Amino acid sequence: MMMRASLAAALLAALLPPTADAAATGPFARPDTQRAALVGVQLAQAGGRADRATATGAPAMSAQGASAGSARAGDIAIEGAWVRGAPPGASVAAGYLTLTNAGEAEDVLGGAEADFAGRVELHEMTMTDGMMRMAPIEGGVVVAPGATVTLAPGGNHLMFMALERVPEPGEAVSVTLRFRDAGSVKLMLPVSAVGARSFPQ
Ligand SMILES: [Cu+2]
Repeated sequence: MMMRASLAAALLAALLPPTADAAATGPFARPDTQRAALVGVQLAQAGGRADRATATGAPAMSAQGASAGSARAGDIAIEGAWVRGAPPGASVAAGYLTLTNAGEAEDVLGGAEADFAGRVELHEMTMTDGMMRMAPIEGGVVVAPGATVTLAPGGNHLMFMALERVPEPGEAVSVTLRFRDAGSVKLMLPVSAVGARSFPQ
């Protein structure tokens, strides 16, 4: 653990520009410092949790591939994951991501957990009586071999419910995704501005 932590610290020092220390602890000012700070979050997690090394450690070890919102679970690549900032007092928040299946068998995103939410559901938007409503996706999100599936504003999404804490714009929150075959993977999702339609904005 000590060795991993110091390795992570060394990598962090190598990756971050000299000014990033201040940016990592204060409000994010620029996209590049935000990215650097998020890399720091991932490295800290890789160093502190050896059992999650495959979730966040591998991408974090490569400066090129290091970014919050990305992870890999078996043949499934998770990219561009983010949580939409919600107003203070909100009871729900939405999350979005892109899944790509590089394998030769179908897999299914069956669920998720987050420590800031009492529960997480997978939702789809349906048109009922001329009204857009959201409902749980029966059977989870299927990712066919070679397919890319995107959960995006206006469509399918992760629904963080019974919020114990409202995700704040500029922070990154830890979310665990559960795949039927690839298993569980934990990753950090950056939080956008309240009501954002995309991330980064
Ligand atoms: Cu929903």
